[in-house]
Amino acid sequence: MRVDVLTLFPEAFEGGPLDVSIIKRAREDGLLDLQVHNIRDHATDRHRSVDDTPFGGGQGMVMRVDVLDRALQHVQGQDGSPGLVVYLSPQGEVLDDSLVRELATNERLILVCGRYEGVDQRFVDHCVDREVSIGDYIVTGGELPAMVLIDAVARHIPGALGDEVSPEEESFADGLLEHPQYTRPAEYNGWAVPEILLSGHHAKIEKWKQEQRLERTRERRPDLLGDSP
Ligand code: 4GX
Repeated sequence: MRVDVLTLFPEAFEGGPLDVSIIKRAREDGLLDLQVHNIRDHATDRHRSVDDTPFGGGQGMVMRVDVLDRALQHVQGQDGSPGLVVYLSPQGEVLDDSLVRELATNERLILVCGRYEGVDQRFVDHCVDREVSIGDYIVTGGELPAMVLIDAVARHIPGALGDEVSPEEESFADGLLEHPQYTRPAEYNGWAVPEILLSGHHAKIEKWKQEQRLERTRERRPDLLGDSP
């Protein structure tokens, strides 16, 4: 899978969470081809400006449609497929497990990171396929949301998690939270591990884990069960 990122801060993607662990290995193995591009390279005026004041007045600056469109055309021209163009914004549909899986079916994604007060709406209307939010809170730019999306999607590339693990076996695949986990020592500071886990009784342990998952989900995320909180 190829993922292109359009950003004013390409350095935010260097030596960060996409350069360690599972995602680092997926990139080294050629499963994920991540290409980061600086939107400012496509500014044309003397000051290389990428933003301007909003028509109609208001706070802050808006990213220019002409600069963004040139950057996108340039990047789309680098590969056979135009890719699915995703704009990260709090106005988008909220990212969840099913959207992650859907995005992961694309051979190419192009992620656009906005700064300031956002991008000119004409860019969204004419160039963007999906507007996606990572949740109902505001971060400073689209870079962290893009990294969250890339990490979550890359885990679904066949082979990315290694042979042992499958994303199907993890939380949310069946709509439940995970059961609690414990390791040695069996007792620490008088804090004991639930006895059932030390019993060696495989069937009872599996039953306990499933009960824990249901109980936690009911307690913490009743919305996942279709219940009101
Ligand atoms: N999930 N942000 C985008 C720029 C912006 C401002 C106004 C549209 C309108 C975010 C999120 C997020 C901050 C990224 C504002 N875009 N992105 N940026 N939550 O908070 O994706």
